[in-house]
Amino acid sequence: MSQTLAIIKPDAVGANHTGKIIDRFLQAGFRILGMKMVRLTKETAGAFYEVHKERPFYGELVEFMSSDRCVVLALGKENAVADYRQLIGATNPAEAEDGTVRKQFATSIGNNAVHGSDSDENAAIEIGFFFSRSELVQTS
Ligand code: 3AN
Repeated sequence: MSQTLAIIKPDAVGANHTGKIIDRFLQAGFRILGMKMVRLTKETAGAFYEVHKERPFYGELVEFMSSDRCVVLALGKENAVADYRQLIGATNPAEAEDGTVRKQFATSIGNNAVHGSDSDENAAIEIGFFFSRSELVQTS
């Protein structure tokens, strides 16, 4: 089983979509290995999105991610990264396929409801950013 980090972002948490989105993860066969609600500081959001520091939307992204609560999940499944990205759909909801989480819940490219890791390597880094070992269900 491989792993991915999921974040239900402030727009979706604020709109009370948390339960519906978690249900989408479970129905798609993901197992919850860790889960917490956090209110990110600007510093923490900035550190998490450090790779995007030079992008024009970085400031807006950090403001948004620290604007309200996020629900952060470590998810497990075979082929977790690719399957999760297929489930959530394109970054821009206007390009997201029907039936994807972003098509249903995202309102713009910035307020796009959920985050997902883009590789196994980044999944391990991102899960480590939010969870200590004792906060994760052991799978082996
Ligand atoms: P994804 O979340 O689909 O992996 P990334 O890693 O390219 O997408 O972008 C990280 C986050 O930055 C996105 N989830 C989105 O919230 C934000 N973002 C990406 N592109 C833009 C943009 N052009 N304008 C505003 N926000 C953006």
